[in-house]
Amino acid sequence: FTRGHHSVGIVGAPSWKGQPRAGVEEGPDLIRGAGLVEKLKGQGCTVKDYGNVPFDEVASDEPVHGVKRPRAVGRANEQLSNAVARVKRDGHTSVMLGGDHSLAIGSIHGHASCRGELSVVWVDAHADINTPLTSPTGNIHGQPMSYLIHELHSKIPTIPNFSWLTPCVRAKDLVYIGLRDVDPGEHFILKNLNIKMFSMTEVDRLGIAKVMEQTCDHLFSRGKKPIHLSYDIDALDPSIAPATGTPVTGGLTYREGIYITELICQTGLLSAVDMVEVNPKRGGSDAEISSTVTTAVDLLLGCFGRVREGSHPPDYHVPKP
Ligand code: 4U7
Ligand code: MN
Ligand code: MN
Ligand code: MN
Repeated sequence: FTRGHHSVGIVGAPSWKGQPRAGVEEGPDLIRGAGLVEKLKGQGCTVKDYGNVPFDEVASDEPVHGVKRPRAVGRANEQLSNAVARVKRDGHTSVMLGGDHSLAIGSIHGHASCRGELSVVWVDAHADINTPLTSPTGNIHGQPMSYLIHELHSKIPTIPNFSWLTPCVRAKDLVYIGLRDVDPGEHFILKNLNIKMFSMTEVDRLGIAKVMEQTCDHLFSRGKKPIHLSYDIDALDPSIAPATGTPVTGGLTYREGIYITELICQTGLLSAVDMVEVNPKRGGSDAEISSTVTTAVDLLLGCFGRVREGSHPPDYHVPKP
C-alpha cells in the first residue's frame, strides 16, 4: 500500500567463482534470514521465492585469456539467465540475491531476453567493465558489463561456456553511481563510449538529489525502458557495509544509498534488481556482518515502496474511542 502494489520474484545466486574470496555464496540465505520476504510482504508486496539456483558442476576450469574459472561462471550465468527469464515471464519484478557481481551477466541477459531494451543503473564503487584483456585480476566480477555492452562486442575474446551470451545493453542506456576505484582500461572505455557516470566526485559536487534527477533525465531522454538496477553493496561506505570482498573507503552514506532506491522506485519502471557482494566472511565482527546485511535488506525495501516519511493503507481510519 505504499506507492502501489509490487509483485516480487526472488532468485538466490550463491555464486562466488567470479572472485577469489570465500563467503559471498552465503549472501542469499543471509539476506533472506534477515527477514526480506516478511518485510516486503509487510509493506504490501506479493512475494514468490524461487529459491537458490543449483549451479552445475564443472570438472576442470583452467584460466582462458587470463579469465579465472570461465567455464563455471559461464554455465552458472546461463542458468541465472533462464531463472530470471522465468521470473519475468511469471510477471514479477526480479530480485537476484548474490553472490558475486558476475551474476549480473545472467541477470541482465535474462531480463533483456524478456523485456527487450533496458536502462541499467549500476551502483558500485567499481565500474565492472574490464574486458578479459584489460582486467588486472582475471576475476569475472570485475568484467560483467563488458560482456553485455553492444559497443564492446568486438573486444571480447571467445571464452568457453559463454557462447549462449549475446550483448543486450547500449552504452547510452547505462548509468553508473558511486564510482571511486576504476582501472585504467575501464576509464578509457567509459570515456571512449561516453558512458554516463556519477563518481563520488559528482555525488559530492551535486548532491544525491541532483545525481538522481540527472540519472533519470539521461535515461528517459530516449524514451522509457524497463530499469535494471544492479546494486553492489560496496557502493556504500565500508563504515556501513564492511562485510564485502573489495571495500573502498569514501563511499555512499546510508542515506544516499537509500535515496537512490526511493527515486528508482518512484519512476515506476523498476523491472529487476541485483543485490550483490555481501560476504559475511569479510566482516570483522557480528556487528559488521549485521550492519551490512541489514543495509542490503533496507535498500531492497526502498526499491519496493518503503518511504522514510512512513505510510498507511488507503482504508486507514483513526480509531474512535
Ligand atoms: B565488484 C577490479 F582490479 N577492478 O577488475 C577487478 F580492482 O563486483 C575490482 O565491483 C573489481 O566488487 C571489483 O578485479 C568487482 C580490481
Ligand atoms: Mn564493487
Ligand atoms: Mn560490482
Ligand atoms: Mn566487491
